[in-house]
Amino acid sequence: MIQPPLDLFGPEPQQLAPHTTLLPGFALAQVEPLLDALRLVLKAAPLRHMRTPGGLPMAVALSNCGALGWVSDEHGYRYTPFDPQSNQPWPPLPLVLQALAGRAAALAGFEGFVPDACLVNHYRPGDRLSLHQDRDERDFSQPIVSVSLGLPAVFLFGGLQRSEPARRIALNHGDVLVWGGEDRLRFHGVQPVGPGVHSRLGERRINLTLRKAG
Ligand code: MD6
Ligand code: FE
Repeated sequence: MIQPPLDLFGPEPQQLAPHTTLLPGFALAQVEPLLDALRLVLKAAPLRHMRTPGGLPMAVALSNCGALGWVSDEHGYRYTPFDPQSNQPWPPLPLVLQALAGRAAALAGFEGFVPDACLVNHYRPGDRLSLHQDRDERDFSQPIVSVSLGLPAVFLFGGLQRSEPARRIALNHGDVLVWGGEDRLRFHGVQPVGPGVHSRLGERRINLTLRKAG
């Protein structure tokens, strides 16, 4: 009898744009070690609602690990080697996360990606992230690797101008998105997370973005 192919490795990578690859479920096999590592990170550097330079608290709660962490306050946005809340270095980037990001980047055509910063974004149902570009990193030739956990979200994947229409991309638990090259400065955001309870993470979505910031 002919058997259908065994889909051990999940769905195929999807090329969303010339230098943007969605790897559905790529992080699934590592979720438990990843969450163990994340627990330690957030113990050392708790999630907090940073303020925009205009003084408004962001809906998304944020923390960092790695040599550099992204912060926002009345002075603006920047990467810093110290957590301003504790005056301590950010917790180290967990090896499981660095290795996952390196493998995902290589699959997407970016060999030798070594991140030095990882932003942790924490969403509750209703939280959104407005359209933005990631341009605080030094070298735009380096990609960004994004890992989604918990509740699903609709990612808005726009163009190089804010006014360009954005595509809606579903990001589910375990999905990894890699983008760089000419797509690196695309505007993007996250629609309000819908209500729901994820079987592993409950009423939350966590997104990890790994970057080479310095
Ligand atoms: C999020 N992600 O998915 C927010 N930025 O919650 C981002 O802002 C992002 O996924 C740069 C590259 C990939 C991303
Ligand atoms: Fe971003």
